[in-house]
Amino acid sequence: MFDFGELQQAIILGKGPLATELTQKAINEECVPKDILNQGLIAGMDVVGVKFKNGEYYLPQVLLAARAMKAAVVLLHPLIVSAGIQPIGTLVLGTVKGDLHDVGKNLVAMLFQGAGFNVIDLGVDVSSEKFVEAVRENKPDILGMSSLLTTSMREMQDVIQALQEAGLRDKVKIMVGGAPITQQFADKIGADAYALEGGTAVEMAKAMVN
Ligand code: B1M
Repeated sequence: MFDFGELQQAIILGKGPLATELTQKAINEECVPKDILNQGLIAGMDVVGVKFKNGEYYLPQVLLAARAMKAAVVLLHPLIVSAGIQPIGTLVLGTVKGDLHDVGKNLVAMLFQGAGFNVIDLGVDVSSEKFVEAVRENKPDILGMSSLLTTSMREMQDVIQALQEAGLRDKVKIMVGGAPITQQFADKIGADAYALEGGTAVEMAKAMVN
């Protein structure tokens, strides 16, 4: 049976080649991609977060872990994203201004693609102007914003305000997520939905487009 603890360790130690090798092994052993993500990669990254918070890890170690995770996720991508499906909706997605974290945002994008959404990923450090422009141009069903920093999460409110000023707020549903975001915060800024993790985000989005 595949040892998810070993994969977690590869992420925790930032060993990219080992993380990809073990991910491939898990795929070969027919583990469910969602389990590889949740029980291996994300569980490892959670430990990295705790170590960083406790001062046991510094930025270079966190960066190595993030790189290892990204490399491993590449292998899961084709398994999660099914090809040739008619889009069930469009999602414009980005990490808000001032925030460069994209591991979670990329996972969310991948899960939405896998569920049959057309995903327009604006990347990281996305300004409210850019979000507004993307909504105007692409007319998405959902605008998704991700934030990992308490200092950048307030940007979400600015984006909603900018959409209001552009007369676009009622044309799109807004979903927010990321580690510091809560349902209470989402309600406060007037977002339509908050999801703790990618899987829930997809389920909520499907209900929204139906
Ligand atoms: Co940063 N960082 N970091 N970091 N980093 C955190 C977020 C932190 C909590 C670490 C800590 O102190 N424990 C802390 C924030 C504290 C705070 O604001 N309260 C922190 C800090 C302080 C910083 C810097 C300021 C450090 C510094 O420079 N002194 C700096 C900021 C840079 C910037 O953005 N301007 C910084 C930098 C970095 C790296 C570049 C080294 C690297 C990012 C690499 C990258 O993303 N390309 C990094 C990393 C890796 C982390 C931690 C360790 C891991 C984040 C991650 O990838 N998690 C993180 C600690 C932690 O979160 N445990 C930390 C795995 C990922 C799968 O989870 O992103 O939460 P997550 O996404 C989940 C859900 O949140 C949700 O679904 C995803 C999948 O299930 N979700 C959504 C996310 N977006 C969603 C959107 C949705 C719905 C759900 O709808 C649209």
